[in-house]
Amino acid sequence: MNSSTSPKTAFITGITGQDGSYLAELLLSKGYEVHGLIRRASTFTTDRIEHLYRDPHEPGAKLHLHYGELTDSSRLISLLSEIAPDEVYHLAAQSHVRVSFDEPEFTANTTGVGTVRLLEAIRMIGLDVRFYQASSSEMFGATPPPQHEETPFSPRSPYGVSKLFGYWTTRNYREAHGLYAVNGILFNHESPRRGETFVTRKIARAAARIALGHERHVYLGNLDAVRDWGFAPEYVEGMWRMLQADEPDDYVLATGTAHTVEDFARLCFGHVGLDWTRHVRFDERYLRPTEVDALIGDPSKAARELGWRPRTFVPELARIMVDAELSHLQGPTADVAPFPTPYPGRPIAG
Ligand code: NDP
Ligand code: GDR
Repeated sequence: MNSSTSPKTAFITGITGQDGSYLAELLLSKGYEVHGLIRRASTFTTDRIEHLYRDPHEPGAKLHLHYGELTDSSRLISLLSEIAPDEVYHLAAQSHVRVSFDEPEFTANTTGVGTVRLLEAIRMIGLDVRFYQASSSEMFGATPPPQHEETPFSPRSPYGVSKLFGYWTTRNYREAHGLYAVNGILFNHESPRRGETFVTRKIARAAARIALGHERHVYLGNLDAVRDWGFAPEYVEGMWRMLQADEPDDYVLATGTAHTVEDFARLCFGHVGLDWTRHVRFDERYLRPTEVDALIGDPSKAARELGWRPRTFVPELARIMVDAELSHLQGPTADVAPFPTPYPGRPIAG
């Protein structure tokens, strides 16, 4: 492992997303100065990192946010020159698989070509930096489980194809230009900060709302899909570990366990004393033109070489997510509760 102890500077794209918010928290807790790329929008998009933000005029502010876009190369070049980070975590993407079928060109331009824009900016400036690419188990697509670093790719969506472009681009910059660049091939990881349209959060939220009488039904698509769901705070710690290794390499992070969407619904509704079959309805609009039937990862390389191990598995994950929704709906701090900080005192992967 890299043993340097001097404070480092990190640049995170996608800092307003689920993973970016946990990663920013982790890096700040390690003494990093953190710079994040955010998109200009007509409303605030920084809810997930609000609790980390200090007025930059105050002394000691270590989190800095910068407007920018993955489609804007010149902005990426100027920002990276200005910040000169030690580590770049590239998490920004159009990350929704279903939406990628509606917006394939946009997904390719951001999720795919965005990676080469960032890497090319690093190469052009000549930055001595460590680069993390948020690769995905979706790249395995139709290849049956268990999937690991040597498993052939067979993507089934514009999102998966775009991520595969980012994966090979990252490897190419490592091999052709000698850049310290790694792919974290992460299987699904969830949390109370997960976007509301991903299936775990959608189910956890619905179970809590139905239990409290706010609504009666939730509409879902394919209940038979098998996924390997882990807990997001543990996975961002794995990202950090990848950039501390002596040599750059690619790693799968996963729990190695399998559950269906139906299992997840049963657990969430069961946690609030409800029978899921009474509240889950089918809507074909949530089906994908081509589905990924089963993703189950083999994280043994990350365990062996990085000492990374998952600690939270689906039954506990479902409870954590439903409880967060309940406390958001019931608690006095409704603005804070949906995005709780990681569980104090709880050891994350190690
Ligand atoms: P989210 O969807 O929660 O966050 C995506 C982030 O990317 C947001 O900050 C979003 O900004 C930003 N973003 C999107 N498009 C652009 C753009 N054109 N320019 C700049 N920023 C942009 O994703 P997650 O946190 O769940 O995932 C992080 C990364 O890891 C993604 O690349 C995802 O594809 C990948 N991944 C995720 C897995 C998971 O299970 N969560 C598994 C494997 C890979 P805004 O807030 O403005 O929308
Ligand atoms: P996924 O996550 O596509 O695996 O991509 P998502 O939660 O969207 O879907 C998981 C599975 O659930 C099925 N499903 C539904 N999905 C959604 N979103 N909404 C529904 O109503 C619904 N009903 C059933 C899906 O068909 C699918 O099989 C996530 C993203 O975070 C990617 O960015 C990441 O790369 C991969 O995980 C690993």
